[in-house]
Amino acid sequence: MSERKLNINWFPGHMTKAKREMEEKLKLVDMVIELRDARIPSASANPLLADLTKQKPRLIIMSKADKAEPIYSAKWVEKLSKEGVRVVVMDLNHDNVIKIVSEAARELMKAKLERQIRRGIRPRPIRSMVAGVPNVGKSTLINRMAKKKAVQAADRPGVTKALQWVKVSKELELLDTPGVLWPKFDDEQIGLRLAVSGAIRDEILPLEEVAVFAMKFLIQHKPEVIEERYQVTLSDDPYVMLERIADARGYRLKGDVWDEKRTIETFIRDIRDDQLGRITWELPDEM
Ligand SMILES: Nc1nc2c(ncn2[C@@H]2O[C@H](COP(=O)(O)OP(=O)(O)OP(=O)(O)O)[C@@H](O)[C@H]2O)c(=O)[nH]1
Ligand SMILES: [Mg+2]
Repeated sequence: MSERKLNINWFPGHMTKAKREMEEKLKLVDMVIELRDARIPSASANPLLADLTKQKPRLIIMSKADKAEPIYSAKWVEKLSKEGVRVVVMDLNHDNVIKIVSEAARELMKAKLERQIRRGIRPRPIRSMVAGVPNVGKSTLINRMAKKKAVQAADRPGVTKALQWVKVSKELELLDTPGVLWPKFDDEQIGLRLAVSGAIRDEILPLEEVAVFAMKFLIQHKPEVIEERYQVTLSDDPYVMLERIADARGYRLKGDVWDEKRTIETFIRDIRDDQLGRITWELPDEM
């Protein structure tokens, strides 16, 4: 296999536009709901958003809890919780999203709402921007809150293309936003983690790099899941492991060379479909 440098420089036009529009709309919002992927709570934190939303009360929702390891998720919640920032971790498709988010929003806005009531102002609905990296579940959250398909959601990055307000209740209005990345990853590992999670379009990814990164991590942290899933003996070398998977599966090309492309695609699909179980790719103690 060739050694390629990961060079994802993905900041397409619609993201530049989205960022500008989010900046403009920020004046109109009371608070920000920032979604992060519970499997990569640090890599899925967008530095652009942090800058943009510094002045607003913030709720961090770690989504896809069902794909992450609960012990690590609990530690991450503890780690990320700071004054003025509430952190919750959820399976957005199954948990009681309405109750958890409404309560958290009410609590974050409590002081302001009480001030309004004291002054005899009838509180208007809380307006919150929902922001985060692509494919993290922003639109899914809004649809759950609205109890209907108010906005488009699907399992690929870049589904939401424009900002859209949704009134989810008498008390709460949510602004759906397109997932945004940032022009350059300082740390190659951040890009690779985002890639594994599905935040970056596979078409522009060096999938081989992504697979090698994931295999290295699993050899180090969860070798048993590889053994079990593919019925292979372990090696320290990620390339050797991939070749063993190809062997075990009979993924061969003409001339008896192993089929790298098919093996890598299978491996990455298995990770994304939870065939290797719950995996947290960033361990709170190591960050
Ligand atoms: N397993 C699991 N899947 C989730 C969860 N939240 C969202 N998803 C899935 O993730 C995929 C992406 O969801 P979207 O709501 O479209 O994500 P988004 O953040 O709006 O994505 P963009 O608009 O592309 O930035 C969908 O297939 C959702 O069903 C979750 O908590 N657990
Ligand atoms: Mg969306």
